[in-house]
Amino acid sequence: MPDADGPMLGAVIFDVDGTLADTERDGHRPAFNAAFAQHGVPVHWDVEQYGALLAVTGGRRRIAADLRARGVTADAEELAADIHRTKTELFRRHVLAGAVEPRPGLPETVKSLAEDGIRIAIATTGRRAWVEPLVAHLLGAGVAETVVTGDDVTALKPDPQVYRIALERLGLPAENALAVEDSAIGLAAATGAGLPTLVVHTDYTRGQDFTAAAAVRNRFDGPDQLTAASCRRIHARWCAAGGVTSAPTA
Ligand code: XBP
Ligand code: MG
Repeated sequence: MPDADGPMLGAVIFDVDGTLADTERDGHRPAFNAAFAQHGVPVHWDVEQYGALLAVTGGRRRIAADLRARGVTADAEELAADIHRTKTELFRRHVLAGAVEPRPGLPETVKSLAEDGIRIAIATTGRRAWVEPLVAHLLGAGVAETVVTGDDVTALKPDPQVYRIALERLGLPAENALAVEDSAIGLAAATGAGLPTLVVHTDYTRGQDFTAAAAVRNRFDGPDQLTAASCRRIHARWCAAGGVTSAPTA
């Protein structure tokens, strides 16, 4: 969809965990710990341990990896699946209780995109049972045109599949969209699908390698509030550079 000045920005595809909301440390982590306790499994992930475990995407895979590292071999996969079902239900309740706040400035970004006619989509590793109510709560019902979750893919991030499906559902080539991610794993997934990617990192992901990003910042809000205009600038600069990524601070 090229125009006189290069490809247009038609859609922004947001990651969820860490990007729409800072969910990992005080949202998912306590839900995993409560699920371990409910299943009588003597595991408690502290803040630092959980940060390291984020290298394994997908809650079920994360639990299984940790159980195996602790010497559980025979039934690690089955036990992980059981514990993760409980965790998913606990986190869903947390979401439905309205307990998850958007990252500061995110609602203003979303409003600005919508007012500018830029379509909004979601590409996440998380499970649909909690993702759908959370996205509706944070963005407003129906604001995200398509929501692609960990239930929709055969390979989780850093595999690009979730972003490819989002682009397919939007009917857009990668050059007409911008991904917003918080982590190096998410960045790899988005760039693997050919998407220019803005990284808005968190305390957990600060310091990761974001050299493949179109731009990097640490917040949505503040004097440099992220708007539709700033997304268009980041996208246009990336396109003008021929998709060359240099991670300038936006
Ligand atoms: C998020 C994840 C998920 C969440 C937990 O990664 O890896 O596993 O931590 O959610 P991203 P589930 O932000 O890159 O999508 O327990 O539903 O997997
Ligand atoms: Mg994330």
